[in-house]
Amino acid sequence: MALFSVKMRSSKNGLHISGAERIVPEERVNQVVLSLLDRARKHSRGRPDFISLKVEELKEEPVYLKALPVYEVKGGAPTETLLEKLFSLSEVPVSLGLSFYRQLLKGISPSGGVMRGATIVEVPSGRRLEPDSERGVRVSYIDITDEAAEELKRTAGNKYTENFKEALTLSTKVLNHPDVLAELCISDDPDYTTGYLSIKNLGYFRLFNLKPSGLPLGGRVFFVRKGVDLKELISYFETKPVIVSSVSNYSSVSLEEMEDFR
Ligand code: WAQ
Ligand code: MG
Repeated sequence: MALFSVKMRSSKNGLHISGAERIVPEERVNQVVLSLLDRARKHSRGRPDFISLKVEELKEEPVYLKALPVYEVKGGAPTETLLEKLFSLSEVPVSLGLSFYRQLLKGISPSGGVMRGATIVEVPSGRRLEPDSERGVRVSYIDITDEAAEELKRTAGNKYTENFKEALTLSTKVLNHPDVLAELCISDDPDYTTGYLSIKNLGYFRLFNLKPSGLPLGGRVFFVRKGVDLKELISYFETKPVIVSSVSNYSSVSLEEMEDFR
C-alpha cells in the first residue's frame, strides 16, 4: 500500500505558529489532513490566518526504527554539572558541548535569535557546517506509529508530552546516522524548559530545567564526526522517510549512576 507524507504549517501575519507532519497509508490521508487542520486552528500560540497542507506520495520506502532508550536525568545537581557528566560519556569534548549549550541560550543564529532548523557542528573542531546558519538544517519525513506512541505514553506516565514524543522521533532519526555523535536540544517555547541530550550508543537523556522559564530561545545542535559527507548527511535529514515503530526502555538515572554507562 502506498504511503503518503502529510505536512501542515500555519502562520499569522507571516509569523510561524505551528507545524506538524505524518506518514500514513493512503486510506488514512483524509482523516489525517482533517486532524492536522484541526490542530493548526486550535494552537495555543494563536489563530492562524494561513494554513498550508501538503500531501505527497512517498517515493522511497521508509526505514522502521526502534526509538532510542530514554533516561530521565534526576536533578539535585546544577544543570551544567549534569551536562558535563553526560558530554564526558560521549565523543563530544565537554568544553565544546558546554560552549554550544551556552550559545543556544544566548541565541545561536548569526542575528542572535533562534534558527528554524539545527546547526551541524564538527567534532572536535567546533566548526559549523550547515550551509545557511540563519535557517539551519530541518529534519523531515518522520513519524511514529500509533502503537509505539501508545506504548511510549504508558511507559512515560505523567512525564509524557506530545513535544517529547515528537522530539524522540526526530532524535531517533538523527542519531541513526552513523556520523552523528550526539544531539543537544532546547525548546524555543518560553514555557517548555525540558530538553535533552542524545548520545550515540547510549540514548536520549531528558533534562528538566535545561533553560530558565520564560526564555524564548533554544535550538538544536547535531554534533558530527570529522570527515562526514555533508551532502549525504543533509539529504538523509531532509528526505529519508523514517518511522519509529517500537520503543525501548524508559527509566531514570542519577549523576552517580551515569558512571555505569562508561
Ligand atoms: N529539524 C531541525 N531542527 C528543528 C526542527 C526540525 N524539524 N524543528 C525544530 N528545530 C530546532 C529549531 O532551531 C527550534 O528552535 C528548536 O529546534 C526547538 O524546536 O523530552 O519543543 O519545536 O520533553 O521548540 C524537547 C522535548 C522539545 C524534551 C523540543 O523543540 C522532552 C521542542 P521546538
Ligand atoms: Mg517550539
